[in-house]
Order: sequence, then C-alpha cells, then structure tokens
Amino acid sequence: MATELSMLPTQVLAPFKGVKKVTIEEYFTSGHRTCQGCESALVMKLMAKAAGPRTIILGSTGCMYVANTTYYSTSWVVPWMHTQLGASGSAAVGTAAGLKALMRKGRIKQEPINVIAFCGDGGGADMGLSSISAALTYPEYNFLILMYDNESYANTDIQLSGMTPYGANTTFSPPGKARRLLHKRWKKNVAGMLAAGHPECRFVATVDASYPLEMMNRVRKALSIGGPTFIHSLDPCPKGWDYDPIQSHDLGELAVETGVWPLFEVEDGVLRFYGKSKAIAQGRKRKPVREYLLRQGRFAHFIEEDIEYFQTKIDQMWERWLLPGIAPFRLADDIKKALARSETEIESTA
Ligand SMILES: Cc1ncc(C[n+]2csc(CCOP(=O)(O)OP(=O)(O)O)c2C)c(N)n1
Ligand code: SF4
Ligand SMILES: [Mg+2]
Repeated sequence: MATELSMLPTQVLAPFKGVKKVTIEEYFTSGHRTCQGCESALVMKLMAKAAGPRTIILGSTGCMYVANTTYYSTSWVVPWMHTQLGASGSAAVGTAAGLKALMRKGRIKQEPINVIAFCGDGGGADMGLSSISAALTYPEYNFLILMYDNESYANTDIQLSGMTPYGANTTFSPPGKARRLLHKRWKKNVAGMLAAGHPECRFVATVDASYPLEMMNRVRKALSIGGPTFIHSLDPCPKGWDYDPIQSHDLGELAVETGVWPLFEVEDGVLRFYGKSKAIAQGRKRKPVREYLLRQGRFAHFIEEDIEYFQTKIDQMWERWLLPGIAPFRLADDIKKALARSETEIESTA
C-alpha cells in the first residue's frame, strides 16, 4: 500500500560501459560565457549528458548561473531554474515534492523525472550547507545535489571560501610583505561530512571531470538509486587558480594523483575508493603535491616550508585518518580491538 512516504520510481540509468557507449546528445550546449578551460562548465555538460532529456536542473547563483544564462540566452537544453545562492537544498526538495504532488493529482503524467540542483562551493559548503543537510533527510524525494567546487567565490572575483586551499592567493587573501600567508584554514570534507551525518542518504560521491566516464557514472548512479543524493566535484578554474587554460585537465588529474582529492563513493553505507584513489588507498605511491601546487599562480608565493606543510597534511590524511578524505580521526586502541573482535564474530556467524 502506498504511504505518505512512498517514493516515485527513478529512471533506470545503467552505467556507460566505456566511452563508445556514451550517448551523443548534449543537454548543456554551446552559447555559454564561461572562461576558456573552465572545468565547471565541463561538469555541467557531463552532468546533463549523464542525466538525459527528462531532467530538471536547478542552479544556485555563481559562475554556472551567471555565465550560462545571460540576457535571454542559455546553453541549457533541459528545463532550468535559478535559485538563491544558499538554496540548492530547498530548491531540490521543493521541486521533487512539487513533481510528486502534480503527479498524484493527475496534473502531469506519471513518469520518472530527474531533479538535479547544483551549487558552487560558496553556495554549498558555506552558505547553503544547512539547506543541503536538511534536504538529505527526506528519503521520500528523489534528487541529486551536485556541488561544483572551484575553491573560491569565483563569480564575484575569486573571494576566499571554506573550500579554498591553505595558503592560496585570493582577492581576500593576497600575499603581502607583512604576512606571506593570509589564509591558514584547512579545507572541509564536505562529502565525508554529509555521508557520515545522513544515514538515510543512499549515495554520496566525490568526482573529478578529468575522469569523465567515472564522473558521469556516479551521476547516473545518484539519479537511479532513489532518495536524496549528493556529489562533490573538484573543478580546476583557470581564472581563480591562475594557470593557462590548457592545463585544466592535467590539474584535475594531478589533484587525484597527488592524493589531494580522494575519489570515493558511499553507496548504501559501503565506502569504496575508486579510480586512481583506489590504487593509492591500496598502497600506490602518490605524486608529490609540489607538482600540483607549483603549476598554479595562486601558490606562486609559497616557499619550501609551505609546500612541506601542505605535503605533511596530505600525508597525514592518507596515513593517519580513519578514512582518508572523510574522517580525520583515529580509533582509540581499546575500541579498535573491540571492533575487530565483533567483526570476526559477525564473519564467523555469517
Ligand atoms: C545571498 C547572496 N549573497 C551574495 C551574493 C553575491 N554572489 C553572487 S555569486 C557569488 C559567488 C558564489 O560562489 P560559489 O557558490 O562558489 O560559485 P562560483 O561563483 O564560484 O561559481 C556571490 C557571493 C548573492 N548572489 N546572494
Ligand atoms: S571564473 Fe572559474 S569557474 Fe568561473 S567561469 Fe571562469 S573558469 Fe569557470
Ligand atoms: Mg566557487
């Protein structure tokens, strides 16, 4: 019997098994005004392609709103709506609930429609974090919230956000003679925090558009699994990170290869690292972070000690955290032993 909490069916979006199987149609197409080499624009294109035609996309204020919908022109081929900077979570719930009500009342045809709300790091990790957190507690609605993280409030001229890396030069943290580093806070683990704090949310992942197939398949999984889901994408931004646009793809790869950006997914309570991060988690050597940092003008003021500090923080994340990129603590020895014991017991009774 259907209850108030009953869910609508989702679309069945099987993973693309190789690039040759990726559909040719585009739902985010030409006509946008993002910078040359903008990785966030690529994220929009891949996200829309992965979702397909029966999709509604909601976008909060930021580069991916302003540059993609200028003066009565747009590159969106699917229905699209702007929402306030911190409102991607509430826009997602409202739209999913509205569709459900319209279908229940017979005002529109019963069919699975994808709902995707995207936000930048300023809109998602800072201003709209509570709205996303609330959204992820509604198991009865199907939607994906995708946070594209270019590590600054880029649209308003590269101000520092909670996702800006340690020491980076932004318009709010310019290096000077009196203080070389104005920004000394470490970036938050948004995907990890949302996965850990929302047990009803069946899918959370990090992605990187330098690995497009993997990225699109995480979007397809998030839209098919049912209920609220979240994806965090790291997006090189030539303007804010200060590098030649031709390097966007390489920087996306380096973020993963240096271990700065772990790729993982949490599906129905099971955590998996994937792609090159899986190999790193299994012991593959990481590239030195200097290869990533020194290709970006925003770190041009770094001296050796800054690079070493950055490397130490990344090493600690992989070597000392309970879950690299997710949980920055360790288990006390007595708890570790007790948990190992109960795991053996579970296995022996299984
Ligand atoms: C409530 C509110 N405060 C400030 C602004 C001005 N504003 C527009 S876009 C933007 C930057 C958003 O940064 P982010 O979410 O990271 O997206 P990006 O621009 O980097 O794509 C700001 C501060 C706004 N539109 N609304
Ligand atoms: S500032 Fe960065 S995120 Fe914004 S359009 Fe340019 S490259 Fe893209
Ligand atoms: Mg941003």
